[in-house]
This record gives sequence, structure tokens and C-alpha cells, in this order.
Amino acid sequence: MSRRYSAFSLFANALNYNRKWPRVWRNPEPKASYDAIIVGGGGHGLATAYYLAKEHGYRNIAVLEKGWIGGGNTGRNTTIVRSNYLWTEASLLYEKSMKLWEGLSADLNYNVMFSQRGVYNLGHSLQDMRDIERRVAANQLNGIDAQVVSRQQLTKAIPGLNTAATARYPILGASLQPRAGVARHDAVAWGYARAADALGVDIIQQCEVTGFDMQAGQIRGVRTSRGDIAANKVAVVVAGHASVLAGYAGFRLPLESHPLQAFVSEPLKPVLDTVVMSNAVHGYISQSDKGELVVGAGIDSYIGYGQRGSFQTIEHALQAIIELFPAFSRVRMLRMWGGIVDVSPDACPIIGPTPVKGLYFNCGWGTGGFKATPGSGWVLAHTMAHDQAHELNAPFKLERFASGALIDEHGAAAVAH
Ligand code: FAD
Ligand code: PYC
Repeated sequence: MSRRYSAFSLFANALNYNRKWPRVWRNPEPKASYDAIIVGGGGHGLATAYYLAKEHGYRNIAVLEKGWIGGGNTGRNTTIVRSNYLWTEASLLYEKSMKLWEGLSADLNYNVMFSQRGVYNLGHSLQDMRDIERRVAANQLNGIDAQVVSRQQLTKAIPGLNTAATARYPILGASLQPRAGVARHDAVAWGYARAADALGVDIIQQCEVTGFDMQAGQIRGVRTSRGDIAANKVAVVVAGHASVLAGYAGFRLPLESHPLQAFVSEPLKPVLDTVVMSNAVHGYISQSDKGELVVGAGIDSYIGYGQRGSFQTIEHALQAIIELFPAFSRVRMLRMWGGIVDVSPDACPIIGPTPVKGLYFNCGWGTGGFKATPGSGWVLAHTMAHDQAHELNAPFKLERFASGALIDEHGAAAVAH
């Protein structure tokens, strides 16, 4: 359909407050039953629905979101995408996601603004550098791009980074993943939503799941703020609220829900064309396409569901950034916010079946699940369709906390826990 835009149509649209704009996805009423229900309309839930429809031919699917899609951690994160995890199980899962990111805008026909500008993880001590060398070697063995970078190379590559030997925590070097970068988080939610909707997925917002219908150990449906809905397959993808929903189903998860904060500055001209993270001083920074410096912290140490954190964490993170980039002390901060992240004991996700047949959970991504959005949806869709884990998510079952087969990724998580 051809459209004519003019100064007048812009004016008319402003006055009618976008009432004539076409919907990008439908706003359906919930049906009485679906073949599969996804609880949680964040990036992971929407991606799960999309791949379930696209790769496995499901058409009768609903995504139930208690607020608005992308209003949880998906719209609150600092958008770092990388796959440089230590252990083979984790690196293969995150690398699957990275490969999907590399074709995502074309696949969804929606620009998710994936920018592979590289991510540096700084080392400030000999032990940091030993860990970096070990992780880079492990990544290379798994076919993942990774390099050890010297202090001299950092000085050249990142103007403004304080690489002086006199710094409180001198920078000795870093790891670099050149294919890593950032993406536009809202666009990821919107792109998956539009593509899933086009395949017939019902995206139902303002619909909170308040309980489950279970008979003889099998899931039969969900109770919601808009009535009961039947389904023999239900996936719960609610990040920081996973423990609450597990409670409705009668089991416990080894998760703690913590606030994680981030902040942005006033917009600046381009000053930083990469992503810099330091676990030792507890801060990381990039610059958004709007020009804002995007700064993040370690988690707030207490447990809670309020989407806000403490002032001392903000102060600590900003001190870290000023230590790394002294010139940024003159930049004014614009706003801050928090999300609730679901941290597991080994800093790895839980993806797969639960003690209730037909009920699947995908949670425990903690501070690092945005990068995993495509891969997480892809493996969960496979698991639901086949009622069996894909080999990429088989190591991430809930049982590992009983068997002891943990996958310790605290080091690669790169955000202080
Ligand atoms: P969410 O986007 O939180 O979606 C879950 C949805 O479930 C929410 O929309 C919620 O409203 C809904 N829900 C909850 N309960 C119910 C219910 N009862 N019924 C219906 N719906 C319900 N990761 C990275 O990889 N890189 C980063 O740079 C990064 N930075 C981060 C910075 C911050 C400040 C935060 C908070 C997180 C960061 N993360 C990062 C982590 C990342 O944001 C999350 O791991 C990821 O977004 C989780 O996606 P999700 O779709 O599972 O969760
Ligand atoms: O996992 O890369 C990450 C990350 C960065 C900020 C928060 N998480």
C-alpha cells in the first residue's frame, strides 16, 4: 500500500494521537485453550513463541504478559551481546545465540540495530590476566573469536581509558571479543512480537498468570487475571519472578532475585565506539546510538522485587567509571533504573522440564540473559516441541543442582554477583 507523507499528515497524526496508525501486532482476547502457552512477554518468551511457530509449525500459541511486552528486564538491560563464556556447555549455547543475532534483523525483517563493536573485559591483576588467558584459550578451542589485548593496545584502541600504571587498580590488559557488541533492546521485543504475530501467535498483554491447573502431575492450563486458559504445554519465562511461579506449581528453584541497576548520561557526541567492562572495579560502559553513555553496576546485594536499587551501588559504579575514564567526571547523568534478575548458584540458566509434565521453565539468566534471547527461545521451542532438551540446553536442566554437574560461569558473567 502506498502512503503519502507530508507536513500536513504529520500534523494530522499529531492531533489524532496516532489513532489511525496501523497496529504492528494484534490485540486479541484470550481463547479458551491453546496448544502451547508462554508465560512472560519479554524477549525470551516472545522468541520462544516465534521459533515454536516458525521452526516447529505450531500455530495455536499464546504469550501471556502481565504488563506490556518488553517492560521487564528486556527493556531495562544494557544490551551487551557476547559469547565469551568459559565452559564448553555455556559457550556453545551463547555462541548459538550470537549466530542467530548475526542474522536476526534479516530473519525478523526488523532492524534490531545489532552493532558488533567489540567487547573488552579488563584485567587489573596478574590473576585477572591468568583468567583472561585461560578463557580466551577456551573460547578459541570452541571456535569463538577471542583475543588477549595488551595495555599498549588498549591505550591505542580506546581513547580516554586511563591505562596509567599509577591508577588505583592499574589496567594490565583485557580480553576482546570482536564480534560482540550491543543491540536495541526494545526493537528485539517488538521485532519478535511482530514476526510471531504474523505467524498467528496471540500476544496478550495485561494478563497475569496467578496459578496453574495441574491434574495427576500434568499441566492442563493456567489461571490468569483474565480467566482460566487451557493448554497441555506451558513454558514459564518470567526472569526475576520465576521463583514466584514455581511456588504456584508447588516446587522450589535455586534462585535469588536481586535488583540490578543501570544509568544513562546526557547525550554526547561519539566518544566511545566499543564496550568496556571491568569486573574488578564493578562497572561497565558503552555509548548508545542516541549518544548517551550507558553505565551498569554489579547487583545490589539484597533480595527483593522492587525495580530499584540502592544509592551506594550507583555511587560505587560511577566511581569505577570515573576511575576508568577520568574525563567522564564532567558528564551529567540523566536517569537510572533497576530490573530484577534471577541469579542461580552457578550463574547459568535453568532451561527445560520441571517436576510437572508439560510445564517448562526458562530462568536463572541472572545479569546476562539479553545476549541469549534468540538462542534461549530457539532451544526452549525445540524442547517444548519434542518434549526433550536440545543438546545445547541439555546440560542446563534443573537436576544439575541435585547431581552436582554445575557449570560455574561467575567469572565470565562479568558483572559482580
Ligand atoms: P523479562 O524481559 O524480564 O521478561 C519476563 C516477563 O515476564 C516480564 O515482562 C514480566 O512482566 C512477565 N511476568 C512476570 N510475572 C508474570 C506473570 N505472573 N504473568 C505474566 N507475565 C509475567 N543481559 C545481557 O546479556 N547483557 C546486558 O548488558 C545486560 N544488562 C542488564 C542490565 C540490567 C540493569 C538488568 C536488569 C539486566 C541486564 N541483563 C543483561 C540481563 C537481561 O536483561 C535478562 O537476563 C533478560 O532480559 C531476561 O529476559 P526475559 O525475557 O527472560 O525476561
Ligand atoms: O552479561 O555482558 C553481560 C552483562 C553486561 C551487563 C550486564 N550483563
